[in-house]
Amino acid sequence: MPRLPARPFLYAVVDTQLLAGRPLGEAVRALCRGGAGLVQVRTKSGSDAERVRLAREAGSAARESGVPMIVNDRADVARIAGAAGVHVGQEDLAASDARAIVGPNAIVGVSTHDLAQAAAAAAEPVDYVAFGPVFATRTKQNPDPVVGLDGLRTARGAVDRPLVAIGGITRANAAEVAAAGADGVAVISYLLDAPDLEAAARQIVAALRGAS
Ligand code: 3NM
Repeated sequence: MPRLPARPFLYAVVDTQLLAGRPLGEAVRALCRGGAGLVQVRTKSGSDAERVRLAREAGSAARESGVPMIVNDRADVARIAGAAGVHVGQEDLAASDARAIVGPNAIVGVSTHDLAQAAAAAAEPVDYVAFGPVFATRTKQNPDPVVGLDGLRTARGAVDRPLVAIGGITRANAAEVAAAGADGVAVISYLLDAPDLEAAARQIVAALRGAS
């Protein structure tokens, strides 16, 4: 049964549009070598069959390292690909319905962008609540307003589940994000913009350890 890693953990979100020619499986392996405790495959385009193929590729790479691999948005794809779990947004299936598809032992996470959403998500059958964007991000189209470190601290007080911070997280700010109460940091561009994915992951993990 997949479990969340011990806090503070790096949640590497692999946006398949940002791979810049790198094979997905190799990218996932490098991030796991660098210390990612959780990996997500984020696919915002392509056919359903392609999503399943990518989820299988990412999942088998992550499994080699014993790291749970989560599928973004789609509980059906997560289940078909045998993923460790699914991450749903506010526009996707409700967490309880996603849970019905992936089963009681899978990891279910949900994106939230304000205090009301975070508190509501924490009352659902979820394994973690993601909250953001903590800082400005250029990775997400039409991002919600920045919540900031103060918003994150407030959410920490309202959410009695593992809390994952997302949005604009880098080596430079990961420690203060963990200190503000995040159990994990979800990171896209700091990792995928780097020429060496393993080194970039290691930098974030080191910053997080410094904070704990
Ligand atoms: N979700 P980066 S912010 C996918 O606020 C995503 O829920 C967000 O990418 C949210 O690490 C975001 O490059 C983008 O800023 C995170």
